[in-house]
Amino acid sequence: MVVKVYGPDFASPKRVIVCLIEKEIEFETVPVDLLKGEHKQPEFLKLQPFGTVPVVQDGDYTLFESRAIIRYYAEKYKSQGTDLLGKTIEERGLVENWLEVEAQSYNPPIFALTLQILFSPKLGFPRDENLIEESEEKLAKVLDIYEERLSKSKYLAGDCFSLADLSHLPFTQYLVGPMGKEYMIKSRKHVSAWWDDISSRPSWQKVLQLYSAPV
Ligand SMILES: N[C@@H](CCC(=O)N[C@@H](CS)C(=O)NCC(=O)O)C(=O)O
Repeated sequence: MVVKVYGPDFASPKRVIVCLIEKEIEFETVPVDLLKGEHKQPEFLKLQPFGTVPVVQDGDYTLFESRAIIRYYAEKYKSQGTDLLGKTIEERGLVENWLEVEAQSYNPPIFALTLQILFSPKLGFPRDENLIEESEEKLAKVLDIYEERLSKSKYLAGDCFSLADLSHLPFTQYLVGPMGKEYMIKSRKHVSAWWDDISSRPSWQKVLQLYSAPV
């Protein structure tokens, strides 16, 4: 059964797609135009009652929440493609640790920056300069902690690339690209080397080549 991924042009679905590519899982994509409100239509809400992308359909099995989806596929196909969960339970614990850091500490400020800087013109609301400043400060503090962590290990959860690193790809790509804030990464030596490494993986390069960004 080919996995169907909804909303491939947006960042959170790209988190899922890069994982499927790393795991060598066949998939197809279904476009959902958020800028036209397609994610709030009754048909879509039957699949994802909160009206956000991604959703995946795998036969008659449906999942949403990008990090739940990547955990599911990394576990289900543990021995296929790249191992993204670690070899021991202790390694797995560290992957979960840093995956949660991404979700709870990294994502909120970078998501706010994305919405304010990239999407506000398209969605028709004014930029909140205070929120932008505050979010950049919060993100900088998180990146300082990453700098320290990455001075001790090559990847966030240890010596191997894992879901914890992968989960950072889509929104950090916005940060260094269209948001014009590459300096936040480049000014931190170890974060910069980590970003160059993870963003040059063939899986991520393929995502960028296949799916254009909506803004
Ligand atoms: N926690 C969710 C967040 C999903 C999310 O916010 N997706 C954005 C696109 S990147 C979206 O659908 N936004 C539309 C909206 O919130 O109305 C996940 O990781 O799947």
